[in-house]
Amino acid sequence: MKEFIDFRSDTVTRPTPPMRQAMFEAQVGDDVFGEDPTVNALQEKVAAILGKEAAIFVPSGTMANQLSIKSHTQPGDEVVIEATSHPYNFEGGAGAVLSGVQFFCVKGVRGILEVSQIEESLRSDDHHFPVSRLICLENTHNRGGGSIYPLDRLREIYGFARSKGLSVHLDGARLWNASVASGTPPAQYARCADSVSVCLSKGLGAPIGSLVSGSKEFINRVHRFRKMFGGGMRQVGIIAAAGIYALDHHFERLKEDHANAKRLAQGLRELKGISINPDHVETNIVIFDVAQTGMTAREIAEKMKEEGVLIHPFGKTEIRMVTHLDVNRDDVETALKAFRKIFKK
Ligand code: TLP
Repeated sequence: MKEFIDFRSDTVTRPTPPMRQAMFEAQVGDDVFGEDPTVNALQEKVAAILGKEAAIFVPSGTMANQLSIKSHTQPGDEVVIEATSHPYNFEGGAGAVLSGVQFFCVKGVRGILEVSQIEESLRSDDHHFPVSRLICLENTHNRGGGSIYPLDRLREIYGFARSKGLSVHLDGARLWNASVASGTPPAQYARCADSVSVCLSKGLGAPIGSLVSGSKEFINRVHRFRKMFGGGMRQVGIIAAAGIYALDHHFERLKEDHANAKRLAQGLRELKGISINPDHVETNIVIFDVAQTGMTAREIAEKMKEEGVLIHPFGKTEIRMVTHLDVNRDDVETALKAFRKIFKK
């Protein structure tokens, strides 16, 4: 099989040999009984990193978000969320199906909301209206191009939420990237939310796994729903070991991915017809518009594939590329060379 250079997502990484070794050596037990020592160690580790009382291991980022929504709400409640966010757009309508909530969508600037927008979206106490219950935020923001929520804004939003008796859930699938890029410890971000979901299988390079963190009481509730959603796993320390390895060895190196994304954006800016502002590339996600090239995103993706490079069309004229553990600076230069070749034709 042809080896492609794969920029479609940071989810495509494969476990490294030492990570596989850690998985091989993992001590395991039945996690539904709470007896897997490696899962327990991972949960404690993530809770400590995030400064929360507890954390629970789940199979995916989608399940982490949906369990959080479920545990914060009652059917019929309204969730205020950014219009291009992951839980609203890319989780199969799960909020409606699994929690019976409806979303109130607010469009942010590259995914980032103002407090005033949230304030305007809240329902008054009138029996015609749904009950505004939860605010969902995303840091970094995927569709926003890996944008980082400014810490002050998060603090402001959380303060406002508390004053209104609302809960806040933070989709931190790529919180690690936000933390490394901004120099802000993950716990500082986590302090601005009641629950935080994090992924080990994106930039950190583990094959599977996410966690939800929050108060002990909240995580107890999540535990019950995890069973209900079919997310209770057994000797899953074999996977949790990859997560522990990833946190210990792949956290700091995220800055390499960010530097590679910057270089990619700078190279793309020099190409005719591509619209991108490299200053907007804050972490490992690069989104650019190709409308002026006269080709669709899909056509360009097909041509790039012929050159051995995989990229992700994000709508008709937008493309997303993500840097990660399995692409290096040479791969970035190879991709730029392929783009130059395509646009010269
Ligand atoms: N995002 C995937 C796709 O679903 C788009 C990707 O390739 O980026 N929150 C955020 C912010 C995410 O980006 C993702 C995955 C998830 C949650 C869901 O994680 P998984 O795929 O583990 O369910």
